[in-house]
Parts: sequence; C-alpha cells; structure tokens
Amino acid sequence: MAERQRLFAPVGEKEITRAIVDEFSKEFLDYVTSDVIVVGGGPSGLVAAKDIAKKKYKVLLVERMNYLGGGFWIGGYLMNKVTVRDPGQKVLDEIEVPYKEVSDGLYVADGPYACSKLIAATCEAGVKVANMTMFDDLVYRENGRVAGVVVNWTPISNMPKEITCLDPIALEAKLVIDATGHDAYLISRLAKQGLYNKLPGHGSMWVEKSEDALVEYTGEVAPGLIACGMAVNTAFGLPRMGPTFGGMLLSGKKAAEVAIRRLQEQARA
Ligand code: 48H
Repeated sequence: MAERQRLFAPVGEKEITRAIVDEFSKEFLDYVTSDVIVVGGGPSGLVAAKDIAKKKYKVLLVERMNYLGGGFWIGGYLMNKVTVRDPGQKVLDEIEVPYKEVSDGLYVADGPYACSKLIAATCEAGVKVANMTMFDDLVYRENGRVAGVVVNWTPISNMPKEITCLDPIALEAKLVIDATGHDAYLISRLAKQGLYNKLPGHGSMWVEKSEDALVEYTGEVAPGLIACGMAVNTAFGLPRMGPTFGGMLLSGKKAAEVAIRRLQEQARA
C-alpha cells in the first residue's frame, strides 16, 4: 500500500484494547457499590435513574440488552410515534423533545427522537450503565432488606442450563428499583421465595384507569426495593394502558422521589 499522509492518530491495537479494559474495569470496580441500582432501561427506569442522579446520588442502571430504551422506541403496532396524555408532556418538555397536540390533552412525539433524548439526559445526569447485564437475583439481608442485585452477562444467562458453574456476581446498593417492565423480575424473585405475595399480573387494557393507578401504586414494595413502570401494573394487578407512555414517565419520576426521600432518611439515621 502506498504511504499516504495519516488522517488518524498513530494509535495501535494494544492501546485500544488497554483503553477499553482499563476504563471498563475502573468504572465497574467503582460501581460494585452504589446509592441506587435501577434494573431495566425502559422509559420508567431511565426517568427514575436520571432524576436520582441529578440530585448527585451514585446510580447504576443495569440493562440486559446492548441498547437502552425498552419499549419507548415504538408507539404501538410497530409504529414509531409515541403518545402521552396530559401531564406526561411535561417530562418531554424537560428533556426538550418536540411534540404535537393532536386532541385535547393527547400529545404525539417521534419515538426515536424521544427515546434518544431520554437516554442522553440520563447519561448527562451522571448515570452509569451496565448493559448486556442480566438481573439474576437479589441480595437480601436478615433484617428483610434488599441490599443489591446479583447479575451475569446476558449471553451467559442465555446459555443452556446444563452448563453449570458460570456463577454470577453481586453488586450492592442502598436501594434497588425494579423497572423491568411486564415481567417484574425482581418482585417475582421475591415472590418465588415467599417474601412477597404471588404476583397477579397486569389486568386488561383500560387506559383511563391504568395510568393514574400506576402512578399511585409506584413506591416501595419491600424494604429497599422500589417498583416503577409496567412492573407496578404486574405486581398489583392494575389494568394496562397500551401504547401510551405518560404513566411510565411519571411513574419513573415518583420512584425517584420515593428513592431520594429514603436516601435522605438513611443518611439521617
Ligand atoms: C436486566 C432487564 C431484565 C433483566 C427486563 O419494558 P420496558 O419499556 O419497561 P417500562 O415499564 O419502563 O415501560 C413499559 C412500556 O415500554 C410498555 O411496555 C407499555 C407502556 N406497555 C403497556 C401495555 O399495555 O402493554 O423496559 C424494561 C427494560 C427493558 O429494556 C428490558 O430489556 C429490561 O428492562 N429488562 N434488564 N435484567 N432480568 N428484564
């Protein structure tokens, strides 16, 4: 190949590998313990993580996929326009997402625009992300308090179950948030161990009831464990709301308020 003037800096493979391993390891070590771990990077988890981090708490967001956003990229039926009912648009205002009022109190925004702005706002607030990381179990203390999560790489969690001894590791936190959507993985884990009532699953669609109920029921479901988003509907048998997201955004905000209050109480105790 003929020598040309270089466009890029003369950095080779080993430096690139070192940069990745070094930076990842330092951050991961630092986040072995956090103020709050949010599991699930859909709309409710992103808003909760962002609002808590904005108050200068240390927040780790655990997400099983390589991308964040959960169901917020798509409005419904694979169509990428997301809707919110008043007052959900206030969160869109906060993260500077444009929208259109299509009827009294109903707003439509672009899914990719809204979702990417919410992800950016979450990162800008200081939230760190452990993606490709699957929630596996809770860390539980004898005083009945959830004190962290047990995680593994997503590809490892998806290996055939007959392959054993690929143990997960634990991350500690003062509070944990279940934002895993319809499956409510963290609360179901508690339920499987008899530490929480059997989960009823979410009810059928009734948008006018569901979003109010979701925000009302968002909160601490067990000592140290807060639920937000669709996980709340699943945990309390609340109706679903279908393809509208104001409830998710406001549930995330309420989860953050509850978490901040608890962290302040813990600091005073
Ligand atoms: C790590 C995990 C694990 C795990 C799941 O589904 P989401 O978008 O959740 P919400 O509650 O923020 O929003 C719900 C909304 O998208 C929706 O589905 C609506 C409005 N439905 C209404 C209706 O009637 O159906 O995001 C959950 C996130 C995803 O990114 C998952 O990949 C992640 O959690 N996740 N991450 N470990 N075990 N399980």
